[in-house]
Amino acid sequence: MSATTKRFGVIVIILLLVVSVSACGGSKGPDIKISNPWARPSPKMATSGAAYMIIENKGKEDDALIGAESDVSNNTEIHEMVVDENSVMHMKPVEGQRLTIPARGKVELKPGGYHIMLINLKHQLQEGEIVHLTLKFEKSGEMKVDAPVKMLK
Ligand SMILES: [Cu+2]
Repeated sequence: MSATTKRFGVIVIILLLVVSVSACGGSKGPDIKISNPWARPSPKMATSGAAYMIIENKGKEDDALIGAESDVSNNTEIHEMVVDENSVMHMKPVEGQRLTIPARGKVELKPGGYHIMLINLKHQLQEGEIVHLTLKFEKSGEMKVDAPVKMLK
């Protein structure tokens, strides 16, 4: 084998290594995983409901939840709970409808905290049904989640 062929061979091997490493993926960008989605049953006359879940980012880059849609409500907003100057808890839309999901971190949407507000319900949410949600992330795009309606344990 000539020196040139040998060098060519080495270059090919290096190229193959580079390609296979980048094909493994997961080394760049956010990596969003959603777990334990659920929605609360809505009281009879209620016009809105709420959905919860854990959003985890296993990637090396931040992402952000920037919106949501559901099949049971005409409108959907990202809400948070805040305590005002009179120590009264209120909920309000998250600033700019942008909830950061930090790299290698997680954000839990739960009663008393962040939640997906289902505004102008098309029908009463009853235990056993499934709310179909589409979550929109800044970098990861749209993700579909099925949230069963159940009571908080
Ligand atoms: Cu709310």
